[in-house]
Amino acid sequence: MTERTLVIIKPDGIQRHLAGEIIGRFEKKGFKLAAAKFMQISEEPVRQLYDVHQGKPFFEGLVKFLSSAPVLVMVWEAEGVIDMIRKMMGATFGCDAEAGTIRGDFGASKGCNLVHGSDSAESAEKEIKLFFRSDEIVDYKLTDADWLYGTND
Ligand code: IDP
Ligand code: MG
Repeated sequence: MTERTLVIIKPDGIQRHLAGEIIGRFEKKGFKLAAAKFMQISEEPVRQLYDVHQGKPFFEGLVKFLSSAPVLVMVWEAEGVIDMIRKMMGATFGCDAEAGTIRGDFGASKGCNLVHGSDSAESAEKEIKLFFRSDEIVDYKLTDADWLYGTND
């Protein structure tokens, strides 16, 4: 089943000129970009995005970090995209993440880990709604979809 996931290139990813690199990985994998906004997020939506972490020692720092500078918020679409993007992001901390993953290749920090990706279908639905109206998500067909996903799987 086709899924959508919310991806955010965090302030460190933008400031470190890694947006193109990160988007390029998702493009080359064959995912479809369905929506994008370059913006500085205010604290309130960040608190909602990370509400499961409310009360944890890193929470206030995380809210300050995510709202401190511009980010690129995107919706990516494909069958199984939620789990695939989590794998491509790597483990939460750059110091733990495997080489070959975004966090493993480009960072060593715990908090400044470049990218956010929804961790489940439920999270994706909630998170996409925080940043996009339904008419801001673009419905179209990739012309190479048959070559990317095959007709013989
Ligand atoms: P995830 O982004 O891999 O899903 P979560 O555990 O959901 O990781 O944490 C959300 C975000 O909070 C992380 O991406 C990271 O930026 C930040 N974070 C999590 N744990 C710590 C910590 O121990 N120190 C500093 N920042 C943290
Ligand atoms: Mg998480």
